Amino acid sequence: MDWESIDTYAKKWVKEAGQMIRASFDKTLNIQTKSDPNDLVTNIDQEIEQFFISKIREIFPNHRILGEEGFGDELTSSKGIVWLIDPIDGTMNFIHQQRNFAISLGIYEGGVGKIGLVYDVVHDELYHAISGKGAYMNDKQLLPLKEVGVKESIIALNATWVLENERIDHQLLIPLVKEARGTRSYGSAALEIIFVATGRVDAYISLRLSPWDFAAGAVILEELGGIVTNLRGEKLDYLSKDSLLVAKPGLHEIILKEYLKEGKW
Ligand code: 2AM
Ligand code: CA
Repeated sequence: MDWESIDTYAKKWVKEAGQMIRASFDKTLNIQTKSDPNDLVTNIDQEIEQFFISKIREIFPNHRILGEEGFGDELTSSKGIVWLIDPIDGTMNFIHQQRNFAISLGIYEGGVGKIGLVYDVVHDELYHAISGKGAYMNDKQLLPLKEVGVKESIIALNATWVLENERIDHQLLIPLVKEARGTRSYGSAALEIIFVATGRVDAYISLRLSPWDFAAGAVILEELGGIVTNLRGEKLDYLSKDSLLVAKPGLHEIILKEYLKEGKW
């Protein structure tokens, strides 16, 4: 498979989509809710997903597509080449802030990550990796990650998971929050994984994500030695929703063994 050629198309389309999103800032958004009043989607999320799908279908008709807004295929297996697309990861930020969101595009073969693209549209920063060939921000190569302990770490997580919630005994995460140097929450899983890849934070924890949220970031992070699993320490299957623990090497094992071992997820 000529991954370089697929990567060239994917990057071109991501840049074009970014331009379309920037142009939308001056227009009125059509905002609707999905599963609950805070689960938002706009006409731009839908238009961008449809843009990618029409391009992929034209050039790579045998590839399959899993997109957040549901215009792609219904996948029951990870056979063949699959594009996992989140046209806007961080839709609430897109609507409220016009920043802190990204396009997330992962390309997998047989369930194995081959290409990851996360485009911070507002900063014009394209994070990208082809598996085995290094990870980059625009033309700048990213450096392998170094080990770090909990006391020197910044952990990205949403405050929801330290309040009573239906997914996790919230008491479990309190010691981690207390012992870490600091916590942050950015509201875009793809960017939060990228922040681990660039060392801006040291770990990211979420209890509920979809494959299109983490597929692209995982390829980039693993290229730098970062570890990507669910909160039970298992590999992700890229077809199902799951919890997520991404972290620098060393820190991942410490969080899993010392802080999450009592967990029921
Ligand atoms: P989204 O903006 O594409 O919906 C916010 O903490 C992060 O979690 C974002 O990456 C957001 O992606 C994702 N997210 C929000 N609600 C979600 C849900 N119901 N299922 C899966 N992921 C969700
Ligand atoms: Ca989205």
